[in-house]
Amino acid sequence: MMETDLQHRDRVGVQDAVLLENYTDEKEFINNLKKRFKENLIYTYIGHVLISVNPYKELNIYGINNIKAYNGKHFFEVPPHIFAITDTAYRSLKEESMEQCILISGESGAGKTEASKKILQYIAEVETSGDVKTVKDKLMESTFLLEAFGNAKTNRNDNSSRFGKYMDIMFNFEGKPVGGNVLSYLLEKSRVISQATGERNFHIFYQLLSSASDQDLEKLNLSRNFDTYYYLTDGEKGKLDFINDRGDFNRVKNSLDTLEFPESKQNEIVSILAAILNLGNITFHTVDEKISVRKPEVLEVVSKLLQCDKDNLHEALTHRTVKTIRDMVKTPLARDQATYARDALAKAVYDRLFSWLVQFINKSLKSQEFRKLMCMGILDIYGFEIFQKNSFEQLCINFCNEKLQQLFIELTLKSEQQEYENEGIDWQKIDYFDNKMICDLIEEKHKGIIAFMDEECLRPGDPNDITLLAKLDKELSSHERYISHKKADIKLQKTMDRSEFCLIHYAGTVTYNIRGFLEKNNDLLYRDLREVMSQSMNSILCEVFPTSEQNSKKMPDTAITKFRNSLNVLLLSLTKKQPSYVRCIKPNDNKQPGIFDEELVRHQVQYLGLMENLRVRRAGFAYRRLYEKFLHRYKCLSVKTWPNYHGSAKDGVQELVCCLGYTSDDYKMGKTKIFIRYPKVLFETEDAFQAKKHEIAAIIQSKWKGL
Ligand code: AD9
Ligand code: MG
Repeated sequence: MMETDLQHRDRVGVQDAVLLENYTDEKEFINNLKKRFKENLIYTYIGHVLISVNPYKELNIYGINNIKAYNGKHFFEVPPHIFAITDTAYRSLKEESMEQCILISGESGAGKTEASKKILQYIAEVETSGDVKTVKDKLMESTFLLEAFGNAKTNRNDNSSRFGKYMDIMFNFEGKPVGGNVLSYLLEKSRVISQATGERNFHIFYQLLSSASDQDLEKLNLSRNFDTYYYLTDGEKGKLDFINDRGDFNRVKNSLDTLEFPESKQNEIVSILAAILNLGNITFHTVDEKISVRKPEVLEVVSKLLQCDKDNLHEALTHRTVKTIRDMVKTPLARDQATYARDALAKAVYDRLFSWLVQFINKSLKSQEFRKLMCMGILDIYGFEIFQKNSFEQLCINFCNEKLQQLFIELTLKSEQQEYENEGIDWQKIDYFDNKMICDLIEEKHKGIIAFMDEECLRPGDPNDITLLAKLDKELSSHERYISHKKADIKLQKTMDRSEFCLIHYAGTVTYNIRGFLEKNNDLLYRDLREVMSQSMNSILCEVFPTSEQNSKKMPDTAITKFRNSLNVLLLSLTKKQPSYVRCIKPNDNKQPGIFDEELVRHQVQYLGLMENLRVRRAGFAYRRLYEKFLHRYKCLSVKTWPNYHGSAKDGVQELVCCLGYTSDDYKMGKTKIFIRYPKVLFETEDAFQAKKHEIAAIIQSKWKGL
């Protein structure tokens, strides 16, 4: 028996949550997502915001025919899809010259990176003329390359991005992609030296060991056995069936070629990777009350691979030079300090290699066009993190999410409400969690967490994590969103360790442990090691470690200040663009297809602010346009306004909509714009316009023939 429309909707849910009967009910909202998920319909809208639920299986919805199906269609005419969002943004860029950005958010494993790749795929396929092929190939390959160096297996995601990424794709006036630019944020460099149980180091190390030839491995002093390397033995050991390290390294080489990395640079990159693996195996012991490297042959290998002087490296790993007012004083390091210095070197080398790769990619992606370019940005940045133990990295990541959420609020919720007010449109005010307060708590000048942290980093005497925490507790305890360990039992009904503090973020309450904050924020690499690196014959190292004279002009910014500054630059650039949003949801914690854990989803729905988003959207209107523009386009649909209307544009539009039979619920008249509540109404008008256009064209043509 044929299914009725109603039965069908009952089974697969509605494709835009705005159409839900009881749209304020969170349960109904989640149930709708679940119904769709069970039918492999992973995409759902809230107006123009796309929700994507990770299917954890390959779906046959990203082929070339799907791309064609979305090319140039009205947003609401085709089922929700990442291609629809991309196409709409792309059309707006091409036809209205509006710069675009697509902001993808969601927690680890929710599908952000996959979404960003689908966007890129669409852009690459939809404009297929031959001359832009190289640019497209380069864009795709750069994504792959950065994943090899910046992604790793974590307990949440087998291919987790351990850095934030913003990619601009540049288009020429014809709408063809002609170049790109990548910005990377806060690579999790601590992963180079240690990983949690079940996790791995960055993919590239395993790829190299699995697939370099025996001969190359010998040259690099590497062995195929992962267990040989201290830096690879912390977490998940050995090979993983589902990660194809071998095939992926060939692809990395291919990417390096496509992006025009010269052979010599490729060799230098590989040497640096091999050096890091060997560096981790250097250990120290004490001889005659002096520490030295336990196995000189390992040091020899490392210095050869880093192309630096062996004795200088040994000296720099075991000593520290401190500048006093009068001169330089060299003091020997204790054994654990030397181990710390070794690890700091490994982290710094990898981090700077990564930044160098990004810069090289950008040179390769630079457009050759001289004419004005339009850009579409794609932001794939780490989602909000609440772990058992949260540290400095989580504070940075969560701060970043607060700022992005604030931008979302600014651009959608606030501006939507503001516009109704400006236009004098009657509507229901919606309360939402405005997170400016928590952003201020973190970043306010002189009295935010960042300011206190930086102040403590620079303070003479003996600043340490505990003095920092004491300062934060003293200065911020009265803040509504800051909870010190002393107040935890009253405010949170739980006890907190003396080294912890809590922040009430928009996405939840997070307990941070202060240990390691100052050191991570200072991000120091001893001068001695910096100097040895700057004298390396490896051209990449030499470039990324400038000599101390070039370097010592002023105190370098602390890690969090650098991060905040780059984030603010990003936000400024985003506010100038037209945003689209993709909100990714992770359906279960086991990476399993077909399982929809309602509790897990509910939590994400809450902290992504989806219900607020829906309420504002529903209270609003699907479409709005200036009277002049609306009249200009549709005036041919009424004899009263065609060919010209002599009154005000507002009166003209009023005549027009009466003639078109709009009901009073379909639209509202604002001060300067008409607001149309339902997309359907607009589609009908647009279809009538298209039909009329053809009719007029036919009349004109027959007149010409008649002449
Ligand atoms: V993290 O914050 O970088 O740790 P992401 O980026 O949100 O995270 P990712 O895109 O890497 O998650 O997705 C995780 C895994 O889910 C992928 O490796 C795929 O196996 C799976 N996935 C995600 N989206 C899709 C999809 N649209 N179709 C099929 C998907 N599988
Ligand atoms: Mg990712």
